[in-house]
Parts: sequence; structure tokens; C-alpha cells
Amino acid sequence: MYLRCGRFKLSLERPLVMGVVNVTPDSFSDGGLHFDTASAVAHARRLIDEGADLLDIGGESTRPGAAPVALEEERRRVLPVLEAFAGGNVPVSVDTRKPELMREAIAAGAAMVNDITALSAAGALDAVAGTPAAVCLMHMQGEPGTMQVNPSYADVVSEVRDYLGQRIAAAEKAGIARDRIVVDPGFGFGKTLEHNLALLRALGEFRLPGVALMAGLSRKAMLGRLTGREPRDRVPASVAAALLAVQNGAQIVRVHDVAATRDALAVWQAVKT
Ligand code: 9MG
Repeated sequence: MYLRCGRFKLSLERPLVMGVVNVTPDSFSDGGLHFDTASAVAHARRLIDEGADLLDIGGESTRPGAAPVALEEERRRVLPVLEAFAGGNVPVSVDTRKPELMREAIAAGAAMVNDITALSAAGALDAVAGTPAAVCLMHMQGEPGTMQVNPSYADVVSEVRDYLGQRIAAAEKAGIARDRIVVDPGFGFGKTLEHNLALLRALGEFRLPGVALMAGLSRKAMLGRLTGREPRDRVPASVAAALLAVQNGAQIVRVHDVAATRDALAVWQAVKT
């Protein structure tokens, strides 16, 4: 199975590692360590050296409680970093929910759009449809500002799966073929610890025909709840979570700690029958 992703055709025969580059002052995971362009570029280079298969560059924090960022500011944060890598050997994804920035990023060479709102904004489907870019359709209940206030589901697995099925149908109708689509249940986005654990246990149910599956658990609050540790000390828990996700069907893992995740996956790959 392959993922068509801009000028790349990515084999999904082995799990892929997407390295996170937050160009934000307020990310939960790194506390704004890579906010200026030079540090973000240096960080992205480090992730590539560590073996990242893709980079995900974002300029708007999506942590619980985060406030929205204006288009102009998000563009100022993201585009210079993206442009530094767009011509290279590692596909670059833009993490945004704004159709204008999707268009600009793809024109600047982004190979994927990672949208926590699954292309639901007006014009978002069209921004991606007529291009070669892949898209990650993620599930979120509510908005980052309030999503963790009282998340509630009758059956989290079937509700998230149905939603992603509907977003795949909308994307296909707009002209985005399944081999350009990735789905993601959105761990921590309007979900309690119990919801997240239920989704991780049932991750295999999100392997939908012809569509790739991504999981992002890296350094998230659920791992803090389970270990009692701060985000920067959640590397072992994040690696364990990435392995469990891959074992349960994820083909792409979105992580902050690329080297540690690559090592763990190398062991997994060698043992897997
Ligand atoms: C932007 N972002 C933060 N967490 C994420 C996750 O789990 N998945 C995806 N696709 N994007 C995420």
C-alpha cells in the first residue's frame, strides 16, 4: 500500500515516523522552544537527521485551551520553515485548518495538509482537491479552547469511525482519491483518558480500505495522567504508546522524539512476523 503525497509516493510497508515542528510560543510539548524561524529550521533538520520520514510544521497551538491564531501570524510562522525543506527529500506536511494557508503551503511545496478539523472549513476541500497533496483528516469533538471541558460519547469508537467515514466520503466527492487520504482518531482532542484508551485498543477498526491510518499520542496529557510526568519527561511513555499504536494498526505515528521512536520501531519490525 502507498500514500500519494505531493511529489512523493510513500510505501506503507513499514511504519512511518512524522516529526513534529511546532512554530508556536505555547505548545504543551516543548513550551515554545522552536518559536523563531532559525530554531524551528534547526529543530526540523535534527528530526530529519534522526530519521523522520515526514515533517509536520504547525504555527497554531492545538493544545487544550489554546486560543486561535490569525491567518497573517500563522503564515509568518509556518511558510519560511516550510520553504526551507519543501525542495528536499523528506515530505513536508502543513498543520493548519485554514484553507488560505493550505493553498499557500501547497504552492510553496507542502506535500500534505494535516487538518485537525478534517477539511470541514468552507473552501478547505477545494483547497486540497485540485492538488497532488495528501491530507490527514482528524477527528476532534469541539474546539481546542473548550474541547476537554466535558467530552462525551455514547460509543467513542463507532462515533469517531463514522465521522471519519463521512469525511472520507466528502473528500472523495471533492476529488481527493483514497490513496491521498490519511485518517486519525485524534487522541486527546475532546476525549477523556478512558476515551483515548478505548480508541487505542480499537485502533485496528480505523484501518479503512485504501486509506492510511495515523496516530498521535506523543507527550500527550493522557500519558501524563498515566505516568504523573511532565511533557518533556514523557519520552518513554510516548515511545510505548507509538509502539502500541503501530501494533494495533497505525501506519504513521506523529511524534516529537523521532530517534527514540525509530529505534523502538526497528526492534518491532525485526520481531514482527
Ligand atoms: C496537530 N496535531 C496535534 N496532535 C495531533 C494528532 O494526534 N494528530 C494529528 N493528525 N494532528 C495533530
